[in-house]
Amino acid sequence: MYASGLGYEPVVRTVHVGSTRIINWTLQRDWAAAAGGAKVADFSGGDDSSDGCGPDRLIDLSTAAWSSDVVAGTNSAGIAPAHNTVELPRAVDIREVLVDPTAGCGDDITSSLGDYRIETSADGTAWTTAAEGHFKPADTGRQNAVSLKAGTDQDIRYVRLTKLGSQVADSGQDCAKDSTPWGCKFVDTTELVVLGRPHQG
Ligand SMILES: [Ca+2]
Repeated sequence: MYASGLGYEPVVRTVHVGSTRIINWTLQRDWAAAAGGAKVADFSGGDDSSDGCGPDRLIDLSTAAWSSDVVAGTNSAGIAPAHNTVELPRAVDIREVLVDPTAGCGDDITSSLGDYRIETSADGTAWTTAAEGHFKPADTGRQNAVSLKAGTDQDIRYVRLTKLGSQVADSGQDCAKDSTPWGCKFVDTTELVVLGRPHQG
């Protein structure tokens, strides 16, 4: 059985027909989903939309990834920041932000997102850093919950994910010696998910 909807994360469950069971079916509204009315308000780091890897892929509820160019930095760390500002369809009290850092766009796994920053804003002008960290190879292929700092998750209309490096070093690669790993050239992210409830007031 499959349940989905505009802006909701798909849920798949197996139902045994013939037995009498009540199934509590909870679909989680992803406020960052384009299908639910969110949109990319601003971005940097190059536009690979012509290859199907543009910034809109960050919020398309699919395994397609947003890809950016690796510019400057050392071994794909400390690169020129590539950001994606997502405008939510309304102000949200965020319960949880999830990130799937997995590479896509034909890039190998070393292009998965490593160092990152997440900022939030009520108005798109005043920003607060809500989380900073580093995704590892073990974090790929799944959505990872990111804890937001206190005071950065209420009445939020804009969420900005900034890519600061790939996972090329995590795989033991050195771009100075061998620039063939895709993570030396591109840094990708599959999905940004924002869970919560509409802000009241
Ligand atoms: Ca995606």
